[in-house]
This record gives sequence, structure tokens and C-alpha cells, in this order.
Amino acid sequence: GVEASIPEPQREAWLKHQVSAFKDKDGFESSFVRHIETTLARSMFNCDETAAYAACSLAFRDRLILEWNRTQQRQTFADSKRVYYLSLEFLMGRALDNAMLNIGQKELAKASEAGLDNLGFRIEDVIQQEHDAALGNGGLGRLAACFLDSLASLNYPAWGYGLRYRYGIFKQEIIDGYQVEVPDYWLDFNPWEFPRHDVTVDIQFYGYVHKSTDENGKTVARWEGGETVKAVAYDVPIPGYATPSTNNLRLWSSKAASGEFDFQKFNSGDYESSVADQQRAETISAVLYPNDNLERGKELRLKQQYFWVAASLYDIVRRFKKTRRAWKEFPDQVAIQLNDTHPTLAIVELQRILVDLEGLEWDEAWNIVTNTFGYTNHTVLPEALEKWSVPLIQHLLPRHLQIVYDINLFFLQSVERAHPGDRDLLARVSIIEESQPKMVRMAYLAIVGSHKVNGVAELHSDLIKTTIFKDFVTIFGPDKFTNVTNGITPRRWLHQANPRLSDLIASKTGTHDFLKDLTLLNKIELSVDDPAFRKEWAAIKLANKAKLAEHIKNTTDVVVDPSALFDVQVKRIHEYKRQQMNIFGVIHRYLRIKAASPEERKKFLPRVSIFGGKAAPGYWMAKQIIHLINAVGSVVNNDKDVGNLLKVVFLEDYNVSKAELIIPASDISEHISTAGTEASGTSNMKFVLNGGLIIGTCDGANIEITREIGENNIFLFGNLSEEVEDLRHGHNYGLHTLDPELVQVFEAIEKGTFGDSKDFAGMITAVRDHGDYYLVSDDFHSYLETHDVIDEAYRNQEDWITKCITSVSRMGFFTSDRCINEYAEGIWNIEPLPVESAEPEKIEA
Ligand code: T68
Repeated sequence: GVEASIPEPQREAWLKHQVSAFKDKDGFESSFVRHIETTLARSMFNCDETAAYAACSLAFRDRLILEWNRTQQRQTFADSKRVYYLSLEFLMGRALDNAMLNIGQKELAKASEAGLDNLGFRIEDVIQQEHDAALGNGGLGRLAACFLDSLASLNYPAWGYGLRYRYGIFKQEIIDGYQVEVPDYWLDFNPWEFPRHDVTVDIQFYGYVHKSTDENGKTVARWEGGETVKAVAYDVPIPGYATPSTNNLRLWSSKAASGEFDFQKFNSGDYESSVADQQRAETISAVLYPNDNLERGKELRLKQQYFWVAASLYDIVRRFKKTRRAWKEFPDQVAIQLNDTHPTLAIVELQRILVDLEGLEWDEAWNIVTNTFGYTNHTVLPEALEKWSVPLIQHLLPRHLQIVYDINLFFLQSVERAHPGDRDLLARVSIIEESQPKMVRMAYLAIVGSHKVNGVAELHSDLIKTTIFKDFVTIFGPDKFTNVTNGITPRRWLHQANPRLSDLIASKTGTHDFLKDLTLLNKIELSVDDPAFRKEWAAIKLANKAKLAEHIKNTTDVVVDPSALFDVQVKRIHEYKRQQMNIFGVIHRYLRIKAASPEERKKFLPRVSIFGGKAAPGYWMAKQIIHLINAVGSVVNNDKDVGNLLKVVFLEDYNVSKAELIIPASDISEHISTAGTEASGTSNMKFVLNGGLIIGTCDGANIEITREIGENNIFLFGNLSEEVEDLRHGHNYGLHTLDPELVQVFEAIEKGTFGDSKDFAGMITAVRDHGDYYLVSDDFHSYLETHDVIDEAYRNQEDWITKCITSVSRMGFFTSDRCINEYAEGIWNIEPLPVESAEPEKIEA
């Protein structure tokens, strides 16, 4: 082993100076001051909150790094199978609070008269200084972050691989009711990443394929020429909860390959163009594409994908080769999970490495490849399924295109053998779409190159088997397709976001063990009638709402009453998620209030409608929806007839840290996608776990949430996914009569009630004239009725609280720990690495 090779005297010197982490409040203070004075070169006289955040992070980081190093050593020594999670997005949010809680040492920093308090800072304010790491769009990226938390917490030997974007998802500002995008430069000061300038990979693009014959008469292909870009590793420690295990997230950053300058150009006086070359290289990892559930086929995006996949595979293969095992053992040592089709080129790249560089036979290599990969699908929306044009791949990755064609040839030959003469089937399942230009269907490539394909909720996994991937079920059999219902980490989404609720639950269950085994939540159902418990429960919700009300006041100037019903829809803005239906419903409520007499108005239940979410910058309709919400807000919030009965707010720049504020403050949240369109949804789980109820369609994970918590505890409405196709068909044949209540809403908009109606014409024509693809009109009546049911339910606060407590107690299933265990057992075939069994000290020599 590594340690055995170090001579005894040196080993002694190292061991004598073994670094240890702070152990008590005094130790924390001392570490904090040392970082202020040395690392940051400041003093008590110029230590502001930003510096306090930096020093506090560095103190905790020291602790984290020690465990991180030990975990990596332990995994190297154990040499067991690892899982690699390839995701173009990791939506991590803030790290400091999470690190303090997972390490279990937040108490040391926050005790009164000690820690930060003693040094003159409030821990809440210090935590707020941190900039979110927002390297993702929405659910897919946040899922990856929850998975990393669970993998570390459950002691799985696991790595995440992603891109180190210089700019994450844009910052959203709302100016005059419109979304404006501002770049998110987040790397100014980031203590949570470690540049590994010694871990680099050269990545090739363009060029040509040279074929030759070797001494045995075998044809060998070599990819030559083109240009090279350097990938530099940046490592981020991922602490597990209540375990020393600290895993690694490796993010790649692009740099020009030939050092600082292209010296040839430099010497020949072409300084400008050598700088331009450098900038071109750095462009690859410069920016996260801000589209969710939409593919746009941009060359730079394909370059990002290959750059990241090639660097990651090189790293994984390099680690495997160090063990000197035979290639056929690769799938026993390595599992690679593809988070959507974005990393599908990894399949082609591994086949290229094995065949072109390592000289394996095609079939042997392909067997290794397919046993290594698993593919997770996150959508059935046709506009979101990735396709890359053949000419583009030919240009950028000429050898990969040949390999894709060979994969397709051998696949289609096997289909032809099993289903002779079925030409239509061959055309339907071909990885190459015979369009103009030809396109590579990445999902098909991912299916053919993986041993398991999973959806992310039961309905979604059924839908992919019966619709978009139907033919592949016929070809590969049903066992290749499976379901792993999504989950969320209760550490961030309960303990960190809602510490008072977490502590109240612990007071009833005896410990915080439910954070490790979420099914233990069921113990609180025994306390559902305990008056003191119920009272504290309600007080916590009210305090969370007051905190959000304060934020609303500070950011929008709108004053809301914390005792009103808070109705929340926060998620990416998308027609299929139907924020437009929500705002139409709000308008309908406004019209009802306006039409009521002063006496009748007293019967309305005060409500606050809260929206948040980003629109993709080029998604015109989504931007129009944001504008209408803001326009309705400015009318409704200033209408004396309405007063506190209705307030409408749009919270700008929804992100992970805002979610931690908003979710615990919700009474009812909206998960109202057209049935069959939302693969799972994960915020639905977060809201219920925080004692909020939900209104939702029979879609995604809403269905399983209903099964777990009981249908009395959820407000379901609307058409079912089986009905969607027929309804759409009907619309196209002119059988579309608009819901009369929706007609009233459209009339109000068109009268100019919310400003120039032309600004909102697109939203109206989509429903009225263009087939109402998302069935807003079909579901509108049932949506309004259900909101009336919600008003009545909320009036009965005792029953409402019973519903909330009961729901929380039954949410155990939706932890990402359960989810990760299902992947580990059903797809990756890996086991946790026991923490005690292999302490590095005991492994010596
Ligand atoms: C989401 N997908 C699903 N995609 O919409 C959601 N897409 O139902 C599900 O709960 C979640 O994944 C986790 O499984 C996304 O968030 C994207 O963000 C995305 C990004 C780039 C390209 C395509």
C-alpha cells in the first residue's frame, strides 16, 4: 500500500504532527480568529459579516477536509465497487449550514456566550452571507445534490462528476413586472472547492480518423489532429450526516491546453489571437444552459457534454487501471449512472477507449460498457428529448460518430434477427433518425448502451414503457426498465430548512434519528391529539410564515398577514406546470371579491398567492406568464375593495436558499401539471414534509404521495393522464368549448384590467385558438372548486393541523436515502463501506 512505502523516520515525523480538528467552543473560536488573522489577513477591527462567513467556513472546512482525506484513503484501501454519478447539473445551494449540521457541530459555532456570538456575530446572519452554488436549472439538478447527500450519509463509495461553470443559472430580477436576467458570477470567494492543478486531462475535438492495419491484419482506427483543451479538476467535499464519510464531487474546468499563451502566435506578434484562443477554451465551462425540459442543439452544449464526459471517464479508467485488474472486471468495480441523456456520449467514449486505445474486441468491450451504465429518464416531453445532428457530431467528434453507427448497426442486426422482416420497427428504434439532416437520438443510444433504464415515479416509469420507449420493451423485455421514485434529503429539507419543526419532532420521537431513518416519523402520529404538541406545531408554522412575510415586505413592499392562507407555487415557469392556470384562478377570485357586496366579502378567507420561478431567457410564453402575475399583483394589492382578502406576490430569484425560507412557510402548495407531463416533482415532497398540504393533479409523485399520506390529506383534481390524449384530439376537431369561468377571466384581461391586454394575448390564444395543449380549460372548473374546498378545510384549523401532522408522519418513503438504496441494490450492485471496519490507522503496512 501507499503508506508502507514511506520510510519509518519520515512516517514518524508525519504522525507526530497529525492535524486534528477543533473539538470544543474554544477550539472553534481559536480556529476562527486564526483564519481571520492569517488566511484572510484581517483583524477584529475590520472583520465584517463577509469575513466572518469566510473564517467560519474555513474553520469548518478544516474539519471536513480531514474526514474527506480519510474517506478517500479508506475507499482506496477497501478497493470495492464505486458508483459514479454523472450529472451536468448539481444544484447545491449553500454549504456552510449544511456542513455544520452534517458534521454535527453547529452547536459549537452558535452557543450563546460562545462561538460566533462571543465574537460579535449572529450565526443566522453569517450563514446568509454565502452565495448559492446554483449549478443547475431545477428538479434534475437538485435531485443530484440530494443524491450526493444520501450517498455520503449512507457510506457508499461514490463520486459525483460535473462541470465547474463560471456562471450558474442566471440571477432573476423583476423590473416593471418583467424578468431580467443578470449573470451569476459565484466564484469570487468559494472556500468549498479545491483546485487540483495536478489532476488534468487533455480533451480532443475535431480532427479526422486514420484507419490502418496492424501486424495481425486487424483494422485499427486512430483519432488524430484537431485541437486540444485541458480539463482541470476542482474537488468539492460532500459531508455525510452523522458519519465521518465525506465523498467527493469533482467538477471540471476548461483551460487552453498550451499553457498561458500560444507561444508560436505570441512570438510571431499575434498576441491578441493567442489570448482569444485561451478565451475560446475557457468558454466551454463558462455557462450553464438555462433551459429546463427543452433542447436547443447548440454546438457549445455538445462540446460541454463531451468535455465533461471524456475527462470523467479518463479519471475513472485511470483509477481502475491502478488496481491492475482485468478489463472484464470493470463492471464489478465501476457503476456509472447517467443523469438524463446529457452524458450519453460516455457510452461511446468508453467503447472508444476499450476498442481503439486498449485493443479489446468490439463484443467484449460492448459487454463491459453495457454492464457499466444505467440511464435515468426525467421527461416524456418530446421537445426535451435530446437529438444531435449527424453533421455536427461528424465535425466535432468524427470517431465517435463512426462508433455510434457501429453500435446502431449491431443493434439493428440483433433486432432484425429477433423480429425478422419488421422494417417499421427497425426505422422506429434506429439510433439514427432519417431526417434532413440526420439526427442521433440520444435516449435510444442511452437505452441500448445501458443495462437498466429507470423513470423517477411510478406513473412516469409506466408511461415511458407504454409510450416513448414502447418498442424497446418489446426488444429488451420488461426487466430492463424499472422505477425508482425520487426522494429528497431530510437533512436539508427538514432539519436545516425548518430547525424548529425538526426539534419538535425529535421531542416526540426521542432523538433526531428520523433524519437517518425517515420512516421513524410515523411515531408522531401517536401525538396527533396531544394539545401541547399541536399548539407548538401551529406556532412553528406561524413563525415560519411571519419570517416569509418579513421577506415579502423587504423585497416587494407588499404587506401580508401571516394568519392568511399562504398558497405557494414555486418552480421553473413552464406551460406544462401551468402557472397560467394558477394566475387565471387568482383573477377569478379577484373578480368574485369585486362582485361581492361588503357583507358577502366578509365571508372570503384571506389568502396570499405566492409565486416564484425562473423562465428560460428565450421562452417567450413563460416570460408572459411572469408578467401577468406581476400585473395582477399590482392591481389586486392596491385595490381598496380587496384589502387583505387577496394578495399576489412574485418572489424574485427563486433558488435553493429561497426554497429553504419559502417551503416551511406554506399552507397549501400547487403541483398542478397537466396529467402525464411532470415526471415526478420533488418540491411536492418538500412541502408536505414541512407540514404544508398540497393541491395537485394525478401526476408524477403526487400519486404516490396520496397513497402514502391518504387521500383525505391531499387536494387532487383534474383529468387523468389516460384522458389527456382524447381531450387533445377533441380540441383539434373543434369540440372545444371554453369553460365559462375561464371566459370571464379572459374578458377581464382583454378589458385591460391588468394593463395592456396585448401583453397577455399569447396566453389567451394558446388556450382559446391553439388547441389548449395543456388542458387549462378542461381542468379549470375542477381547479376552482378544489380551491373552495381548501378554503373550507382551512377554516377548520383543528382538522387542518390533524391533516398536516398525519401527512408528515407518513412521509418516510420519500427520503432520498430510500431512493439511493434502491439504485444501489437494483441497478449499481454496490454496498456501503462500513466506517469502523477499515480505519486507515488499522490498515498500516
Ligand atoms: C425534472 N427535470 C422533472 N430537467 O421535470 C421533474 N432538462 O418532474 C423531476 O422531479 C426532476 O427532473 C427530478 O427527476 C428537470 O429538472 C431539467 O432541469 C433539464 C435541464 C436540462 C435539459 C433538460
